[in-house]
Amino acid sequence: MTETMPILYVPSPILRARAKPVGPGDEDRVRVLAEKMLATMYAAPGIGLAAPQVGEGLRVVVIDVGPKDAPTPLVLVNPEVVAQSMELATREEGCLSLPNMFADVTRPLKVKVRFHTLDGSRRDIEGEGLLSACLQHEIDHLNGVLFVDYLSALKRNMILRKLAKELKLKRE
Ligand code: GNR
Ligand code: NI
Repeated sequence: MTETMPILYVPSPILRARAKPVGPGDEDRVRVLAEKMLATMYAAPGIGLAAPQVGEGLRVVVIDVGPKDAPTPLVLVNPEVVAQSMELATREEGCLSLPNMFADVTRPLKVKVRFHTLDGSRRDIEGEGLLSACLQHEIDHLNGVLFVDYLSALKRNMILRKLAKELKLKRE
């Protein structure tokens, strides 16, 4: 089994930085990284993980919104939203970098995401529902954006204060 990586929590500055595009020559490093990210995501468990969450400032995302008994891992290199619906949808989100914190987030219902595979070919994926929310959530991570940024300042600060308190308790 592949080793997992430690997940960074808010307020790590890496989570607020803009990740760098994967370039030519990064292939080997990204292949290894993606495998470790998938192992980390499944172990957490989560349905998505972005490289900055494991301390790598690269535009790499892994996702699996499939059922547990039929894993469908997806690795997205340099993903970008190229189209989105006007229609919005609200669903409860969580984040491995804000453990045990959940809130309703409103986003475009459907998105089309363009990305490169590990082999360097270009693909489009269209998502709705959970896949759409997850794609948007992970691409946000590459831009230093967290789901709490969509909440009112009141709700955001409540979550951030509660998290700080719980992570501090855990340390002691
Ligand atoms: O595991 C996760 N669940 C989730 C639920 C709703 C919307 C987005 C997500 S992503 C999250 C894992 C994570 O933090 N990815 O960055
Ligand atoms: Ni997240």
